[in-house]
Amino acid sequence: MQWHAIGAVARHAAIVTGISAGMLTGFPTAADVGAQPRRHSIYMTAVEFRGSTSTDKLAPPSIDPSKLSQGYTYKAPGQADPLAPRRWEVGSFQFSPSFVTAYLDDSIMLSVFIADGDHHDVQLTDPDGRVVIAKATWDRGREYTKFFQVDKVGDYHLECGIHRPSMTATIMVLPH
Ligand SMILES: [Cu+2]
Repeated sequence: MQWHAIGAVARHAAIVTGISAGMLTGFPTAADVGAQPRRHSIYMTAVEFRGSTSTDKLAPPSIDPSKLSQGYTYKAPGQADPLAPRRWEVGSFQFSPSFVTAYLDDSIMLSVFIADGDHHDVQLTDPDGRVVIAKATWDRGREYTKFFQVDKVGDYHLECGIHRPSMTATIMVLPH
């Protein structure tokens, strides 16, 4: 949180000293942002979106969604709620937000809170597939905070090995 404040002050200082095109428009340009190495805090939460209904309203899916992705869950009629045997439930594990942008050379603080699912095997790779955050098991109820610099333009992929391929997030790094 403090990082945002420092970055904002630095950008504001760049504008008022009149050294950038941003002065003309009143808005910081990509050049202003590139003038200082930015510190960028990203907060994500691992969640399971869930939906349920009952067979008297809608027939259950003919294909078990958990066969489509390990990140989808399915509780068939009878499994979802013993007291309501017509009830069925589906879910999808996600990182939220699952898409964020950053600028080249940003210093990133990525903080992920695990709200749903007991375990996730999480790894971050850069646009060339190199490991930035080594695969580790992240458990429910904990917050995991990692620091790294993005030194390549392109997509950094955060992926959960247990709930692949659908439980993923992208940090898209833009050039200045
Ligand atoms: Cu997962």
